[in-house]
Amino acid sequence: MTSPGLNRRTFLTTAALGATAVGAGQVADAATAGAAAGAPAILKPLPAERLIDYGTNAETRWDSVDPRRYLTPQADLFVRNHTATPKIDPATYELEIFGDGLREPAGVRLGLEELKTFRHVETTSVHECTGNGRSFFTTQQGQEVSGTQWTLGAVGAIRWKGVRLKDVLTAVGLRHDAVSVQATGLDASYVDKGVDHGHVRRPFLIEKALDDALLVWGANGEALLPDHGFPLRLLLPGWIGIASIKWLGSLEVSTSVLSSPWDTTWYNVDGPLTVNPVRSALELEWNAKIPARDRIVLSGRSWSGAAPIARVEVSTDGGETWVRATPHAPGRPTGGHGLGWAQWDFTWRDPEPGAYEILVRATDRAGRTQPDVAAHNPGGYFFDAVVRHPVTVV
Ligand SMILES: Nc1nc2c(c(=O)[nH]1)N[C@H]1C(S)=C(S)[C@@H](COP(=O)(O)O)O[C@H]1N2
Ligand SMILES: [Mo]
Repeated sequence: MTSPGLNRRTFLTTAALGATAVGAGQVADAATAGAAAGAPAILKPLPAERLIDYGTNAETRWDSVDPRRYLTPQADLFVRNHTATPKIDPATYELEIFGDGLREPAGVRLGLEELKTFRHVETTSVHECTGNGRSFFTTQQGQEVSGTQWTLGAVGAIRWKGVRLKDVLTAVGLRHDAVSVQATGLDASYVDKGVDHGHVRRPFLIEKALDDALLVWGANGEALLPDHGFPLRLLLPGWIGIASIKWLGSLEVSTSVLSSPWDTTWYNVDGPLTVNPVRSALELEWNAKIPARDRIVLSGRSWSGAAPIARVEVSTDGGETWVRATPHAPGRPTGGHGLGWAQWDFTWRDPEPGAYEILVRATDRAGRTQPDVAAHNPGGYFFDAVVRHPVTVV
């Protein structure tokens, strides 16, 4: 186990400073300024040809996705904000780690420079909101759901850069009976229907913390954009978007199981939601008009939070017959990235002019296949059914 840079003396000093300077559970309020009245909730530009603007949220338009590009540029990545993007000064930023799951419960505060002394790691993973595809509960299944009416664009693939949470927690001094970690954001408190729920926060079990959880400052070779968590966000690969807390202010490590409304009231269907399901999208306009040709090549992507994609099938006759799509990297359907997405294309031969629905159904290596109907829940989470994409051949 290595903890470069933070030698024992540095750590003891940091720990001692932390113990005297801060009380457990204090989340800096500096960032709440970002939510000032009148300030935009999203800071990056939202060009209408690439993003659909929902106010505090925005989704990527699939018909603007470049089939030659594996990663989603941060500029085009969906944004999901409970409040508004805060402006945080990286020079004074600190992550607080505290709780009775640490050998020194008062904990430490680590600046970016200290965090960057740990071994750097990079990983590519699909980043997706739990509610992605939510609008199809209504338009395809006739069911009522509440929340942002995403189509399929609340998703992207990012190459993240950061350090392992495991390395940091080990260096800070983790107790063997620690079971739970709660991550809290520095954005303003979330007020819904007159109720103040406090800062956006969500707990996860120590197993995930010690497995592949990262503290990330980089995306696709750049610094995180403010809207995506600058200067530091948590990343729980393969898990639902809310698990990856942006503008990470604190981590509470506990010997008891922690909870928050973000894992009890929301993002919960018979238990806290964690691993994302299997989904697919075509890189094609909704209601696209395609000139009749003997060969029409359609492209798209499929992804899963659990495992690489094993197989993608396409139907142009409403699900009667299915044809295998061709992966872009044969034999390596995900393009070599563990929890990235699979790019594929499909050649549609000699369609007659007329109205069609294109159905795409993916299966992951964990054996999960997209169903015909998604399991309804009032929050509209996990719409994983095969989407019926309307096109007209003219
Ligand atoms: N602090 C904080 N973290 C957050 C959120 C938030 O509102 N505040 N939204 C969550 C949700 S619901 C999702 S889907 C992802 C969205 O990340 P992105 O905006 O970088 O795409 O961030 C998660 N982390
Ligand atoms: Mo989300």
